Amino acid sequence: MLSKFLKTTKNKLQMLNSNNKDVEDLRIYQIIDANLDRAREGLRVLEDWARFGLGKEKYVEKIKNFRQILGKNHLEVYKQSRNHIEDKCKGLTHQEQIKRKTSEQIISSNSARVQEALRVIEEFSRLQNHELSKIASDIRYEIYTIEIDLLSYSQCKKSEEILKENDLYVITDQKDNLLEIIEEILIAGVRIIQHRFKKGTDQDHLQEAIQIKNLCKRYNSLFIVNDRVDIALASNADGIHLGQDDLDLKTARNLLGFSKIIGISANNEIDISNALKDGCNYIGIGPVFETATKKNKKPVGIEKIKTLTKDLNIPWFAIGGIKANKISYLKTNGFKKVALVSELMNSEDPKEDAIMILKELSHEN
Ligand code: TZP
Ligand code: MG
Repeated sequence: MLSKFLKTTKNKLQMLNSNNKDVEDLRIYQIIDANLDRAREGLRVLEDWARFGLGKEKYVEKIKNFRQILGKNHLEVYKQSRNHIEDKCKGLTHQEQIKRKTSEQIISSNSARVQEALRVIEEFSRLQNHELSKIASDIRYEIYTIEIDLLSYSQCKKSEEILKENDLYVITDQKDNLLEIIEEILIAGVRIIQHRFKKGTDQDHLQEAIQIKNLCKRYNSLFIVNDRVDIALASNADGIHLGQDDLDLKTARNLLGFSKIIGISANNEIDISNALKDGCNYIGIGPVFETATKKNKKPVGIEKIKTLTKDLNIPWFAIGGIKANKISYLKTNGFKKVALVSELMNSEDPKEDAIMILKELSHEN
């Protein structure tokens, strides 16, 4: 009876009160215990996003390993210290925790949770458990990088979803009323715009790019820059489109990082297989037909494109000479996605035409 009584939290604390050093150790153990739990929970959230949200095995393995290391170092003394001192703050929730919604916010807040918890462990275990302190510090630094990587991949994933879900890709031409045309097209429901700017100064190029980017943002649409990685970076575009004579994909990826999508123009087996190997996010294939927009390019033709795209499992857009009245024919040949320049840039009513083309593309065939 008496021994049972002595085991109660209060009495343990009374016993320990006789020795201030023990009480302090107990408090420190409790802090370490709570923060090991926090860090491991946060890591589990990041791990599950890397696994189910992004399918990034490399990150799953890395994060799992951190969880296991922390698990091994979650000593019994830390666990035993739990409950010995009443935690008056249990269950307190901050407003920000309730507001969280997007996957990016979840990644950021959980990365911060892990970083903060590890910092606390690092500080409080420095004297009694130097090894754990060092482990906490090492993992904390790695999490700073992992957070950025997971956020980048998440942004790219979002753009890839837009590419997958949308069948009409509109490329701009140089027009006095370009912004009005683009807005009409966006209102019609087009969600992918590429800025193609061949004549003019870099300053004009960038200025127009920023204006289109802002429009696209308003309509939750992808903004892709043609040819120029520098303009893509400076206008904070969602991605870049590169031809075979532009900067190579690997260099562009190094400059842009993993948050941006990279599209490649390719019209033969070798270029397509290289683009896939180097991790492009979509391919533009053409010209399907003759086109005044690229006069010197020989059409690839429908049959050849069918062969080239037979096993392609990333989004691809047929381009070149495509008009509204050719879409149903293209669809019967299995072409689901198209990219257009002149058909909408030279249209009398870009909004109505875009609506009509979107409807054509969405018809089951
Ligand atoms: N790449 C291959 S064909 C082409 C490009 C940029 C031009 C397509 O323009 P249009 O006016 O849609 O034929
Ligand atoms: Mg180009």
